[in-house]
Amino acid sequence: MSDIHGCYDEFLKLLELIKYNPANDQLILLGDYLDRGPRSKETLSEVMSLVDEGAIALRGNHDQMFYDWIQIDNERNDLHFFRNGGYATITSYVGNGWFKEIGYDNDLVKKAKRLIQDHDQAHLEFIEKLPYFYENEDYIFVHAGINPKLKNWKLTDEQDFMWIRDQFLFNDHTHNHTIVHGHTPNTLIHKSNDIYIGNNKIGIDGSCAYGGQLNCLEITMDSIKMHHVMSKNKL
Ligand SMILES: [Mn+2]
Repeated sequence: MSDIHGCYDEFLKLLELIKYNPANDQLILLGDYLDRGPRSKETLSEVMSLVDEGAIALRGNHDQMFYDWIQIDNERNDLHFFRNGGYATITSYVGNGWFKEIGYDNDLVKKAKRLIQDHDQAHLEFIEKLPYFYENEDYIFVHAGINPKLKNWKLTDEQDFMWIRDQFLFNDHTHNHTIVHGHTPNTLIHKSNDIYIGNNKIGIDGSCAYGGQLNCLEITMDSIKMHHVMSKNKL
């Protein structure tokens, strides 16, 4: 699964739908747990519990943006985070009544940072340790993609693992692995929120936080199955 973006209810519903059982299944989450959707904090807490039970969670650009926003005081950066779905993340951590008026308030944003640092250090430490990719014999799992020009894809720039789009999406790669990724909404790849299966690439971002769907790609010994739940987020 990928790009949950605070869609906590859909996340739980999808885990139920696929009858996820940590004793038999390897759950792999491709990042972007936070921002845009209504329940970022609960989503990240759930991801942390799932990792304790054996799930693998990777690092997305939004997870990194939240982490950087907390660590670095920079007004331009703060405003950028706030506008790119961060508003929903901040209120999920400090409460819906935090911002009394609609709009950016530098002082309240800074205070929210300190509050989150004081109360949710475990979340920040969790994000700090998230890996950029996971590979097995047949697949590479990554948030955004790899640099397709490199012979050794593991040398892909850390920013590219989290952010790459066109260069990865519109160029074939030469590796034997199939690359499973999120990050770019599937509507931009094949005009549908359904899972996209391409040339050794599988895109699974169904734009749940934009009113689409949350996808799960299930890989078994001899087949691939697709599951999804529809978003509750009507925009
Ligand atoms: Mn992303």
